[in-house]
Amino acid sequence: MLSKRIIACLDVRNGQVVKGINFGGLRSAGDPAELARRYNAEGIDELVILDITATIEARRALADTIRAVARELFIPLAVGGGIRTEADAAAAVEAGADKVSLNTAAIADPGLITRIAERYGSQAVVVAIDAKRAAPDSDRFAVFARSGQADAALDAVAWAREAESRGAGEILLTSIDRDGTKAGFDCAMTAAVSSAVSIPVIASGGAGGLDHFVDVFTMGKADAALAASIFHYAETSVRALKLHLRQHAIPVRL
Ligand code: 0VR
Repeated sequence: MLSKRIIACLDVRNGQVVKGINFGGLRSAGDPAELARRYNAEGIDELVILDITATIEARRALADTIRAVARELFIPLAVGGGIRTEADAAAAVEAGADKVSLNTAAIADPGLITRIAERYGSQAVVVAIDAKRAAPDSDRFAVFARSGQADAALDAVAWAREAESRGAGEILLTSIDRDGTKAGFDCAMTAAVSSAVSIPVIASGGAGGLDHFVDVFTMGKADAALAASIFHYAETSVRALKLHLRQHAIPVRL
């Protein structure tokens, strides 16, 4: 079995890392390059920069942030947020991104997935899906665009299948319900999507403790797990997490 990847996410607004709950109430969580340096030293497998400012001015600031972070890393760096066109993807790659994450723009124009995959390869294209349950115990997972603000009228499982068919190399599946809550990943939603596609699924949203990662790799069938809050607030170290996963017979790179 392939090693499971532990991924840290830097949600960036105007060049600063921020963190909120359910995509709201954002507060500062530090400097991107400083956090990247720390996570790299601790043994994180990959890093994601998610630009949640998504304004025109932010586009230039984002390139500076990517360059500053890329200088600290020898691990894969994915960039998302505000990637609307091939030109935006090219600018992120030129600044040092190994992968680009498409969310709202891919929903609006699924052909963008294919065009960027043809230009950089599928391994460089992550389709980010932000979803929440139609009702608390519903097994229908509704896709939202524009940072969780716009109901895309799509089912997350069907949309993940379509993204794969159009050339996506990975799915980044974020539970809006769980984001920032530390209540654990939405394992049922992750398993539903992971069972429907053959490309890797990164689970995201809700990580609050070591066993949440055990759950999402076992019950959730995730290939990778992304977290922000618990790493930014240093509630657990990457190394302690990986040792815990290895003790539960989950393959990780230590
Ligand atoms: P934790 O639950 O803190 O580990 O968060 C993981 C993940 O949900 C976040 O890093 C990120 O995907 C949240 N995303 C967005 C956002 C946060 C604020 C505003 C917008 C967005 O558009 O994805």
